[in-house]
Amino acid sequence: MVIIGAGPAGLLLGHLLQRDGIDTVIVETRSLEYVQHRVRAGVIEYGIANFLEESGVGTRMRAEGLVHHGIEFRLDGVSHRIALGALYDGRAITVYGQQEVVKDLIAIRLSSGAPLYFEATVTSIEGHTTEHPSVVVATREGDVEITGDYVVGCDGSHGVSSASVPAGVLRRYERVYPFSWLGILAEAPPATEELIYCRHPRGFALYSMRSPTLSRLYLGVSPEETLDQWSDERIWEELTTRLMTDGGASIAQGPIVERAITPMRSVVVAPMRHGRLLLAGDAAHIVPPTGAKGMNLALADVRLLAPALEAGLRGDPRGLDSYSDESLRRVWRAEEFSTYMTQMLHPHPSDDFENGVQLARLRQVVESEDTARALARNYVNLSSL
Ligand code: RFL
Ligand code: PHB
Repeated sequence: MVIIGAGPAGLLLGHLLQRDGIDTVIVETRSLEYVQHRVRAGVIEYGIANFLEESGVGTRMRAEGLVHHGIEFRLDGVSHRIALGALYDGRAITVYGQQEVVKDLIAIRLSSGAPLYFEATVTSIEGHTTEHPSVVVATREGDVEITGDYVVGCDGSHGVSSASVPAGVLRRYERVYPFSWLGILAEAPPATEELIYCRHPRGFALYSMRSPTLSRLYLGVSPEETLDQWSDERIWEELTTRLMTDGGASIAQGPIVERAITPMRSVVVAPMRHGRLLLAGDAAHIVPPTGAKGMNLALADVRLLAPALEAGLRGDPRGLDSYSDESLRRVWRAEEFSTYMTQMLHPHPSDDFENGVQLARLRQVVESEDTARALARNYVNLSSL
């Protein structure tokens, strides 16, 4: 079995299959160093955290992850706590960096001795509808061809898998949002114990964290903006203005150790299979990060795909036949929730009718327990509902 990509999806799939005695080769275009330090997601859903633990890769997440039973919505300088646990059977999210999940999975892979090649780029995929699909991998030593029973594209949003499928087979649904996120990682103790999603007339802001000494913060910015327009001073000033409460609570500042601007978009590729090429994770779908769903969806795909591939190898095709439809039901649900969160929290620069509707939505969340309960279920556990 050939797995393209050593992100959370590819690495977890490799681990589950290897554990069950199936040979896999994972091919990753980036270096080990790069993959382990790429700062991305931070929120792990309740059911996905349990699944990581059941899969034998959750020990450090359980020890070091921060368990949160609530989140805060900050609206016009006023804080409103959404008691996720109280609203949803005591369940919680775990705040644990994606790069930590990736480090844990790589450590297991390396100790198993199963093949994992870095700086090896899949440039083409052939024979999707044959019994033995193959990939061509560009390495420093030259091109190598690898053939397998299946090829699984876990190669993220800029990968080659979906593009390798003949025109007309896959449909691509896409929406681009009129904002980007400027994200920073700062060596500063989080000033708050829970995540804060903030809607301010100047734009969106999010306060998150990675550990008692590392804060992760985001600003909604216009898609035209570039990092060189954002000095450290301007970033902190803008975060402080947007996150300020009426009580004057401020945020702790510290050296910024990572920064990036990410455009926000939604993509769904359907179906998630063509013959013996299967797609999982960002290779098949992107959600805007406001719902914190991307990594969770990627891992939920793998939870479904691993047993389906194992059954497929034994001659039972049913799991693989239903994989795409079953995953896409969850994916569209996550697109809906992520769109809802995005549109509720990012003020529109000029459309005040839209802004009126957004505020009404947000007030409903903070004033109506039924609405808050629905949000809590989706936020905490959408991928396992
Ligand atoms: P990844 O992690 O992108 O991994 C794909 C891997 O494939 C490699 N690759 C190739 N390898 C070989 N040959 C080729 N031709 C290749 N082309 C690509 C790439 O180098 C890469 O290593 O995809 P995967 O595994 O599907 O995982 C998806 C997640 O990474 C993504 O959905 C999340 O990061 C999204 N996301 C969030 N998700 C959450 O669940 N909770 C969050 O709180 C959250 N916050 C976020 C986020 C994403 C963000 N950005 C930067 C887009 C916050 C941000 C700012
Ligand atoms: C993060 O901690 O990086 C994070 C948290 C919540 C989101 C997105 C990103 O919605």
